[in-house]
Amino acid sequence: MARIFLFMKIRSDWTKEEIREIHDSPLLELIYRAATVSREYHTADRVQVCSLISIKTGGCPEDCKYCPQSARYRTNVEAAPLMSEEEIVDQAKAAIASGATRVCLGAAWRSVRDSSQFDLILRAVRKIADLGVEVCCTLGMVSESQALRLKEAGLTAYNHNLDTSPEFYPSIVTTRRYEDRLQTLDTVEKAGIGVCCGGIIGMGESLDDRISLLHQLATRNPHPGSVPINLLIPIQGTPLEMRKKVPIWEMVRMVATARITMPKAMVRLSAGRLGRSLEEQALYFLAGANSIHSGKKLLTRPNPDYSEDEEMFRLLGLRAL
Ligand code: SAM
Ligand code: DTB
Ligand code: SF4
Repeated sequence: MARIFLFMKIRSDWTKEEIREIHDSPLLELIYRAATVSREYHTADRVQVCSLISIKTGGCPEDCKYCPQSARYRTNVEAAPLMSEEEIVDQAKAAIASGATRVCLGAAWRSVRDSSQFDLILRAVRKIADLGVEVCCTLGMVSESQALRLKEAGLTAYNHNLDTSPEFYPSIVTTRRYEDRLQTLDTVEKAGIGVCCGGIIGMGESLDDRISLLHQLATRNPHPGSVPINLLIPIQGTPLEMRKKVPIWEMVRMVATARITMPKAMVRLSAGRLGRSLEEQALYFLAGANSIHSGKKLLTRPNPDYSEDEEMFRLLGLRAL
């Protein structure tokens, strides 16, 4: 069966049944197949190191049930206004000095507004891009003209996650629609900016929901250039605070299926790596993950620091991209 996939061409016509068949295939066969695709389309020992900077934290009007930054839940996040341009660029420089080659700026906004704040972000994006690294932003919904301005400032990619299936989405977010998310993705793509889009597992979704999310992503033409896969970090005070830890094998299946269905995408391990063993993370890399968020903080939550990840790379024979 693996051979069918060895020289597989890039497809955007996947059916849910095909994706489900891959996802549910015997585990070691699945990992082998994903590892084969990694070796065809990527340099298998190279892992991209990305850094996150929360440039505006908390106080968000949206009701995403997983999020510590929603103003609707009482979480232990301290809201902070937009950082100064200098602070953003300084933090980016520090991340680059620690080995990051992609810097992602995140703001707890529902959408971007044309304002001096947006102008400040555009200036910061340009300065970070001039340092020779990839720059990504995740600022909520954007209009066509805003996307074009981000492109012009040198933005590499825009992160906007679908998070889960269209079916399960209304149980997780009610303040915007799945179609709004898709619309923003189209807007970003049309402006010539790379699309970074993935989701979260462990929110109480069914396997069908995970397949449906992968189906949404893998039937986009072109596929997203990067696909972050987040393990839910249950946040005290949010409606999902009691969710159980996702078993390792479920994450392996998710990563491997993303790798096989979207061969060229960077499949990124995002939230939820902290506390996962090196053995476990080694399997994620074997199953096709080729990017991580590194650094002691994600947006608001702790994460493995660069030095820990460097040690992991050394142990596993991986190299930073
Ligand atoms: N406000 C913007 C938006 O929602 O598009 C950008 C920032 S938002 C925090 C970026 C992504 O972080 C979300 O789409 C979600 O996938 C992820 N995220 C937030 N809280 C999380 C949590 N507790 N566990 C895992 N992932 C989380
Ligand atoms: C993504 O998919 N995950 C990152 C990034 N894109 C913006 C964010 C993870 C946030 C985890 C929770 C926190 O730190 O607040
Ligand atoms: Fe706001 Fe983004 Fe968090 Fe939703 S995920 S509450 S939009 S910061």
